[in-house]
Amino acid sequence: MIRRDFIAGALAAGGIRIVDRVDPPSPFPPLPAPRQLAWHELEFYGFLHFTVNTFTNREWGDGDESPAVFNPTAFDADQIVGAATDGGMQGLILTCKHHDGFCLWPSRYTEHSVKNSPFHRDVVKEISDACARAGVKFGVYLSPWDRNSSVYGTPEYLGYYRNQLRELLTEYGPVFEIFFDGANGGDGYYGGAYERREIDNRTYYDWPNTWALVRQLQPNTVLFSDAGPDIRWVGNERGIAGETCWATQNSEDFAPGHADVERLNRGDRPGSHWVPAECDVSIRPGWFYHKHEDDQVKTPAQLVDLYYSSVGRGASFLLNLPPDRRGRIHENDARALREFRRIVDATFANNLAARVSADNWRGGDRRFAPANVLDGRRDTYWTTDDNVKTPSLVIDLGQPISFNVVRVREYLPLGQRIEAIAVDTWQNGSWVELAQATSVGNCRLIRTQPVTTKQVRLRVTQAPVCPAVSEVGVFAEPA
Ligand code: FUL
Ligand code: CA
Repeated sequence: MIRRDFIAGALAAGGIRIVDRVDPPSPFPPLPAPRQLAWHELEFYGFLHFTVNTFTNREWGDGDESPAVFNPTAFDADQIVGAATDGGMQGLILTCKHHDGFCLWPSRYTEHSVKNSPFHRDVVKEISDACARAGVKFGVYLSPWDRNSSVYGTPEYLGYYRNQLRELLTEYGPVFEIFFDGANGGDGYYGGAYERREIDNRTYYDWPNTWALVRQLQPNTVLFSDAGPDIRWVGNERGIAGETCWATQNSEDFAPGHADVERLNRGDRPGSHWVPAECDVSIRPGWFYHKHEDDQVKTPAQLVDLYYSSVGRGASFLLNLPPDRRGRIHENDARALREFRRIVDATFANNLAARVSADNWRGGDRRFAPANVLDGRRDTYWTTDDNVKTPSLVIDLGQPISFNVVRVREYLPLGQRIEAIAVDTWQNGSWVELAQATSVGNCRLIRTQPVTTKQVRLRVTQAPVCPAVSEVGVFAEPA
């Protein structure tokens, strides 16, 4: 483990010096790809469900809607994106084409699009440009099931679908995620056939070749489906990851559209691939805007709970904000989201931890020191000697302080190493256990009743290898 190394700084100082250095721990595979690491940092981003359904008051269109119905009266992409960024979202995924087949951009491959609507404008362009102006990422939902297309169900459809994907990936700037939906309902318009078309979604879509096309056009795009390959569905549309939620999955067992919702919800350990979960949920009961749901917008407190049950379990939080018939985010939704963000910001703005110490740190090397968990950087971490798999870290708050949230992040480039942790507080001369948790990964939030103490102890209680922890924080939610 000890290695002799030259330090460049010593050369600059005028001489060659040889110092002992300790190697970092061996990675514990499977490991995240760079595109997945970048995605992990987003944590919270939005969905925009917008199409003919907004105007027909439906959730799933049949595919025979006239493009004439798509006519927002006051469309404003900056207002939509502004509502999202005011809520703290780091990206937005637009339903460029939902199951009804209507395209929000003037695709060359169909007449069923905005180009034949009274609105005429390119919604994909306006939203992606507004995202770029606001500095947030843009993502694409392109429904595989297309109830308008006459060729849906035949091999020809794959060419159509890939042509559309190519348009979206080459004409609208960087795309951070593509959401491949698993829904395949059967009947539809299909160019006037009005019939039921069943496909075998394990084989029909030939996903590996579509994924390869995306890799070729935009290698940094993460691909979502029930089966990954980059991120997986969490198994429900309620925004709730499993209390135990691994970032890994045995991908060979899964096919898009064939969901084992229990396994998707918690992941697999051991798992063959890095495929973390994404929690998609709407701010309203439906995915599309319906006026009758204006007073059923989730409250700020409900949204905060969802943050803890998604981001707080190592997954991401994909919250849908449906534009209304004006082509704006309704005031009620924008207000709830702003208040949600105020609470989250007020909680995490101030890390109450003043100092840390640990019962072991790797080779005594500063690169692996406990203080690395308090520097606000994910690329520095505390780790231990190889044989020390269940170390503990004492967090000094400086004085008795009341808190109710502990946040722990693993250093993901070395894999998901921690299986279980416990948190103690110092009460009247001894440690008292406050909480336990499993599967840490990108972020584990432990939320408890408020407790007052001067010191908090984090114990790693189960890990197959020495842990690598990049950040630890102690926080208090605003009253
Ligand atoms: C589902 C779709 O059927 C819904 O309409 C919505 O788009 C949701 C995100 O995915 O499978
Ligand atoms: Ca750090």
